[in-house]
Amino acid sequence: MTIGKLTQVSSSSLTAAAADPESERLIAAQAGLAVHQTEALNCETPPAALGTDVTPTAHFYRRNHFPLPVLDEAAWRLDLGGMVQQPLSLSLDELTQLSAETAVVTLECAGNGRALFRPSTTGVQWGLGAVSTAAWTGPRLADVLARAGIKGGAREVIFGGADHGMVDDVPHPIRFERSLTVQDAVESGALLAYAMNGQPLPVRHGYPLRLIVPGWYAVASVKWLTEIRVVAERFDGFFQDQDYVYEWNRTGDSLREPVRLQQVRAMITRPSTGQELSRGVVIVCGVAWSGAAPITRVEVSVADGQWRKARLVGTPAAHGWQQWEFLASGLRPGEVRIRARASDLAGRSQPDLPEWNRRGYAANFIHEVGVRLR
Ligand SMILES: Nc1nc2c(c(=O)[nH]1)N[C@H]1C(S)=C(S)[C@@H](COP(=O)(O)O)O[C@H]1N2
Ligand SMILES: [Mo]
Repeated sequence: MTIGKLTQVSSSSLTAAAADPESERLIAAQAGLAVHQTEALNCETPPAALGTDVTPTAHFYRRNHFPLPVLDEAAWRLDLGGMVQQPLSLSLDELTQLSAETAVVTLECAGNGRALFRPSTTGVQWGLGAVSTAAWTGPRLADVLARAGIKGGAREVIFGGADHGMVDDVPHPIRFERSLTVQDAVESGALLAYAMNGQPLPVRHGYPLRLIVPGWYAVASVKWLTEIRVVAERFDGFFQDQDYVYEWNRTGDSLREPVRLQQVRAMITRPSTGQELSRGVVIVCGVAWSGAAPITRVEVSVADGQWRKARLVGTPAAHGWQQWEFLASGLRPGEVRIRARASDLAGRSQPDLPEWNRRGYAANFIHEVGVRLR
């Protein structure tokens, strides 16, 4: 039911119990994650735990706006309606019988790195660990939409999650909802994922079903999906139109632009800041990703020296991050700064300073770590 601009929460069979925030905090802390919030579970992964092709599920960052809903699999259905020839209501069993695909996809929160912006911006003060990579399995969104048959004149596809709660300046609880244009829904390679790293999705990552939109900031990848609605109008829900919008200060004007593809970025996963190393040969490792195109180059600067090419290693996935490594030798003892930056095939590279925006999105600062050589 749409009331004004926002969809009100209905009392369906999905009325969800919340997962216990205190146990979620403990589980995250034991896995070595930094916990920012627990009521809405928000935890980030230390860069040192992010150096592999696929992130073990226990280490995958968690980002939520509301308490985690626990859905009853028996009552759960995915309803697909609106401007379609044939509305669908699918159980998890039915979804798992459709032909499925597994894709390694890097999810990054648009707020990753926000804590680095000066002046500071509001929102969860993420360091660099609101990013992780997993193998996601499920039918392709495009195939499921084709089954329902999108009617002519349709413009957007809205994805509704089962989680809900209060947000600033809205007098009633709202659900987590996001939309894609029909074209992006069909062409982005999005999956309706029921498995993560070969196991059923954990509750905290969207059990029983989530959307995965490769290359997009992860806000598009709606968890606890219960509803897909094809509509003729532009969707202006809270998380589409208020939140997750860049507000740039350009020539004095405030320019608004929705958050979409991940910006290019490299992260150093080894060594870590504060580490003490012997100065013989220093091995620098990391990952790099971009939502627009494959990574073509990663460069490293050690001890404020020239930028030099790192070696791209591992098995690159179309939408998973690229591992890289670099060997530095002949260094003098003392404090040493190591920096890394990436470029992609679309010609994008990392700016020295990303453009400040009011909500602190896409903070793709060049990552640096400081170590001590002896
Ligand atoms: N239903 C729902 N989906 C959601 C969110 C949410 O709060 N509710 N958060 C989004 C954001 S902002 C991010 S960064 C990712 C985080 O996914 P993860 O918790 O599996 O890492 O989920 C996205 N999907
Ligand atoms: Mo996010």
